[in-house]
Order: sequence, then structure tokens, then C-alpha cells
Amino acid sequence: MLQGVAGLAQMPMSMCHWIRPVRSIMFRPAVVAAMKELMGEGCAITTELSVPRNGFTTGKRKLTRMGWHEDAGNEGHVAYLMDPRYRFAKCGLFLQDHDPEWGGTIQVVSGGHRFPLKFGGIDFRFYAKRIFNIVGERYWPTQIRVRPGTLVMFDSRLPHASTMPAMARKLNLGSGKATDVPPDKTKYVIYWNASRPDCYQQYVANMVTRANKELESPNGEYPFYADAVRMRFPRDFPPGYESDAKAAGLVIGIPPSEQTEAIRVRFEKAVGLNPGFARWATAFRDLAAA
Ligand SMILES: O=C(O)CCC(=O)C(=O)O
Ligand SMILES: [Fe+2]
Repeated sequence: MLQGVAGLAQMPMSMCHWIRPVRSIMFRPAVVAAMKELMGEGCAITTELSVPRNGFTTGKRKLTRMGWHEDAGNEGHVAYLMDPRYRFAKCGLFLQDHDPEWGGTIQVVSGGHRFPLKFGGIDFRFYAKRIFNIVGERYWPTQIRVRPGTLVMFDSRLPHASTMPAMARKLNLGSGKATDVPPDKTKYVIYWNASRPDCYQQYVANMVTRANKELESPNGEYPFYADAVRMRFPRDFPPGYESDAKAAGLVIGIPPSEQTEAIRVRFEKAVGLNPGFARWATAFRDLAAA
């Protein structure tokens, strides 16, 4: 289905929404039931939807082992993440088995989304959680067993890391180097977010902040994150998207339209400077016309 995306690390999120087999995963009854089981009725999704191809995590923080991170790490040390009622998850539909040689699944620190200390200031409690997880990442990681079609949902505060191709492990290579994966071992995961109805608002506000930061400090790559945030709802989404979500009983968590609009203007200016990027930015319209 998906070939390499020339010049881009992965397919823009704007396009992922327009590929029916990808977006319709979020609205399938079994998937919706799983999301609602964890998030309750009125479960929200955001407009982040991606299909990383041979995506392997390799970031490295002080004392932390290669690739381990929390998706909520981007949100910083903020009080809402310490709320015991907070529920925000990454959903991943894995399309391959874990392969001892080529990786393909993730490992997690079971329970590592919790804050072990119930007292102290915000930073102190975040640091305590980090220390607990530094030990957990080393001594009690759990490798998630996946088969093609396995849905994995994990708390955005949970430490996790890709299982890496053996070659990359041996040579201690970064993610960019793990691209020589043979076609039959190619790793694909469809990723999106699910949230309790009262927990996505802060995340979405951070999406806007993150998109602005990305546009403020261009790194020569396609502004991948801003691409998802600049999509106008509903006009830049496929017909039936809103009604599919409604029929499934899902809320679509999006930033206020004036914020989306401000990102869109900046995004278009940024990609306009690079013909290749400009092409990718509008490519979803070809799918719309098809
Ligand atoms: O698919 C994986 O191995 C993990 C990807 C991941 O953690 C991320 O993109 O945040
Ligand atoms: Fe992650």
C-alpha cells in the first residue's frame, strides 16, 4: 500500500487522513469499543494520524537508555499530567510481528506512567517518576507481543522504546540508519490518539505550541507536525469524516479554528520556500480529487 515517501521521513499526516484504509481503522467497531473501554463514552481523537515506515526511536536523554521516551514528554512538567484521572493514550495498530532480527514492536515500563511520589512539588514528582523509570527501563522492560493487526493503546506518560533491528543495535546506529530493512520485514504502525472527553484540551493546546515552535525553528525537514495542525476542519478532511466519527460516538479534538488558521498561514509560507515540500503539503488534495 505505502511505498517510501521520497524526500520525507514519513507520509504527511494530512495525507494519512485521506487514505481510507488508514483513517477507517479509527472508526472500526472493535477499535472504537477498545478506545471507549479505556476512555469512556465521548472518547476523543485528535487529528494526529501517522503511518511511520521503519520508525525506530533513538532519542537519548541524560541517564536514559537509547530510544526510551514518554510521548507526553513534549508537554513538560505540567500539573494536569499528575491528575490520577488523566487518560490520554497513543493507539498503534501494528502491521507486523516482532522480529528478533528486525524489531517491530515496542517495549514499555509497566506502571511507569504513574507518579510514585504523592507529595512534593511538580518538578520533584516528575524527577522521582523519571528515576523510577530509568531503573525500570533497564531492569523490567516488557516487550509487547504484537501480530499483524494488534492494537496497542498506551498512556502518553508511559515510557516506551522501539525494539530495534539487530544490525542497528550492533552498530549502535540511529533511526535514520535503520532504513535498509528488506521489504518483507518493513515495519509499519498506524498511530493516532485517544483521550477521555475532558483530557484532550491541554494536549491540543500543546499541539499548537509545538507546531509554532516547529515553524519558528526550521530544521530543513518537512514541518511534519504543523502539517497536522494546519488542516481546517472539516474542509481539509475527507467527506464523511465528521459523520463517521459521530456515528462511532467519537469527539474530534481540534484547536480553535483561529489557531489552526494562524498555523496554516505560517505553514504555507514555510513550505512555499521548498518546491518539494509545497508539493507534499497539497498532495492530499490529489487524493481528494481521485
Ligand atoms: O513504533 C515504535 O516503535 C515507537 C514509536 C514511538 O514511540 C513514537 O513515535 O513516539
Ligand atoms: Fe512514542
